[in-house]
Amino acid sequence: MTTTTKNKTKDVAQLKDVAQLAVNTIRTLSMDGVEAAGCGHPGTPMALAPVTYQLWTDVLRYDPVAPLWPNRDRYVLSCGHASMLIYSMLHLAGVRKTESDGTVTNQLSVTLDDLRNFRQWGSATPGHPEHGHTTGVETTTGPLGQGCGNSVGMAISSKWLGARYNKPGYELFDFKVYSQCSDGDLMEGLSSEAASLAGHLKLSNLCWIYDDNDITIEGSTKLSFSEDVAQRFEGLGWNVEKVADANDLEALSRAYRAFQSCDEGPTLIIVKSVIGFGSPNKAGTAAAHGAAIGADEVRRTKAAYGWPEDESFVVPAEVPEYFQSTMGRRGCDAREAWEAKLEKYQVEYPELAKELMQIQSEELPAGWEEGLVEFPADEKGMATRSSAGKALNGFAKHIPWLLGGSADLAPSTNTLLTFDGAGHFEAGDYGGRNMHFGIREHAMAAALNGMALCGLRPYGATFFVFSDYLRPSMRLSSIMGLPSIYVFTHDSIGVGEDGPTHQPVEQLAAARAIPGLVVIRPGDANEAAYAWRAALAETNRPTALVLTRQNIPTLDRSKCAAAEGLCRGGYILSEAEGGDPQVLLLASGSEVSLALAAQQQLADDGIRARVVSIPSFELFEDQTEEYRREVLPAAIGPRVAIEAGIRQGWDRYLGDQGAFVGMDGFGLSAPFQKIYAEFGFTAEKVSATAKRMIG
Ligand SMILES: Cc1ncc(C[n+]2csc(CCOP(=O)(O)OP(=O)(O)O)c2C)c(N)n1
Ligand SMILES: [Mg+2]
Repeated sequence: MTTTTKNKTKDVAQLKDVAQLAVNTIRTLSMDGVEAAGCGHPGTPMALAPVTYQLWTDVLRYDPVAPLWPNRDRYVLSCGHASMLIYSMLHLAGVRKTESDGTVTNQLSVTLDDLRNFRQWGSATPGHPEHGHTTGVETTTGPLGQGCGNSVGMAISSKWLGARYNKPGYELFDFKVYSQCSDGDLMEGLSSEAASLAGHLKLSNLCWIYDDNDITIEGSTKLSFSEDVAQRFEGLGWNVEKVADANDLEALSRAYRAFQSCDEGPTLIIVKSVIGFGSPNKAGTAAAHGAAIGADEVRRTKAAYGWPEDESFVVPAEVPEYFQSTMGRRGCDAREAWEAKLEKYQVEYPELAKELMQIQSEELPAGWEEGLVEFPADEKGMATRSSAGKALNGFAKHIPWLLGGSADLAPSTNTLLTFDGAGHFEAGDYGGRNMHFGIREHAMAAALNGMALCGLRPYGATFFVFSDYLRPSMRLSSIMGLPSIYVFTHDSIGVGEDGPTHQPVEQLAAARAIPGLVVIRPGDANEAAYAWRAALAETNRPTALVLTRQNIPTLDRSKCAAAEGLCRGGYILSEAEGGDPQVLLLASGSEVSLALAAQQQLADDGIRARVVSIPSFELFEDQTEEYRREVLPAAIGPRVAIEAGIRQGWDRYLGDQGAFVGMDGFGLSAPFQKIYAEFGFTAEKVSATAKRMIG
């Protein structure tokens, strides 16, 4: 044996030692965290420690001291219940905490104390990983399947950013996206939708690492999961790799390399693991899934790892050092080279470089508001889906990174970008801005979140009634404070002939029930234009635009207040003439013109009514109390709200003397004029109700 070979053998042996040390550190930190909290999920981090260790030290391009570097690889823990895994990793890798403005601090994102305080008030280690709360957590996970869906949006972003901003010699965007997922993730419909989309789009920068441990909460996966996952993913156009033992670091390394060298499509790495690995009595059983394994079992397990049995939160100095000398060094080199490139790029492509800066700082290009389209008064009018579509196109010309699409409904939702150069986002041709999500509402919404997390301004459209299909992701947009934009058309019984399955009734109340989601139902074409403006101005809240299928009048703004009032959520659209109002008529969307007609009828009968357009409860609640009182004076008790949905939510504006003209059951199939009349959406009914309120 030559000296060189001898040395090499020694190096490998040392490497194996430090690897084992690191893997066991991840395992024991995770166990200790759960044990200290008295709750949590220890078994999966114990099993996946080597899988994640190998990924981070050997593969992931990530600089722990620059956790927001735009071209970093994204790591997503879709099985968020295994949160102690990511927290242990963030701690050991030395990922720095950032301020809310993005400034990197000298503090660790996750300190040893945070690990000790897993799941406790004020710690950086909540039960499930929360983006925005803990630096390094790229997306909020826990609801199974969501991380997988987000990862598709992130991979889309990498491809789109690369297509738009990369230039010869300037490979600015080529980041890869890794998502670890569990049986539950892959059983969920969402991940199937997302995988189908990713396969179709040939997102070769996307890698899911499936923890095939045969265990879920109820016990063996034999109870409910018998499909051939590999075959399924092959059918979806994925490259499938298999690792027979989660502890086999070399096999893992080979699988990661196989992913990196595959440019045909996304990769699924199926890793066989044993949940609760090392625990003499709980390994391989559901008992290791969701509860602390107990002090005695922890001791026995540590003994099995060759770890000090009575010590907890042990971090051997070699471990963070090793992360630093592998991932840290690699990430830092890559980031510095990237920054040097960006400096030259700024000189050569100043306009594009400026856009990148704006994307990073969540700004829109100067003058974007000039894209506001104005609509002339028109009694016949147009559907707000049409006016909003024109408004979207007006703004999109000014905002290159505003992109999106629909769940196969673009001709109905009017969300296609039709101007020159808008293009289509397709497999192999990733520069276009019109996305085609297919009939996959849930994956669409989860992808929007992934895109928003990468700085893009994404929108996704479908019929309002199908907002129910994507609601879990919309809720997460809000939890994460992402400005994802949802375009919902066909917003009421006004859908007409398609009948009750397609007529939203409770969806407005349900959307308004999501804290932080700005719901806007504009009352005419000009309000629709401002609705888009309001949505685009948001930086840390999602917006749902709720739009009609049917034509509604474009109001004559010389006779009523300016549509800009929409930005305040509620405004006096038309004041009572000849004295203080006796009654307030409140309405949103298609019912605003009905309120105006009722106001006229009441005036003919000598009754003074004020019409208040309330397109958005949330924007209205943002206003000062003084403003809100001005619009809805406490002294005016008689009020009628008109909305083609259920009453829930309106009571806050109606008070004791208020009445509601709306729906209290499902609609039916008929021409919309007939349905509106039959369900009482008539000026006669509104004015009669108002008279009753006045008494
Ligand atoms: C959408 C959703 N449904 C249910 C749950 C509750 N839950 C948490 S983990 C889990 C399944 C656990 O099995 P698996 O995904 O295989 O994870 P493992 O125990 O193997 O880590 C369930 C049902 C959830 N988090 N999200
Ligand atoms: Mg499992």
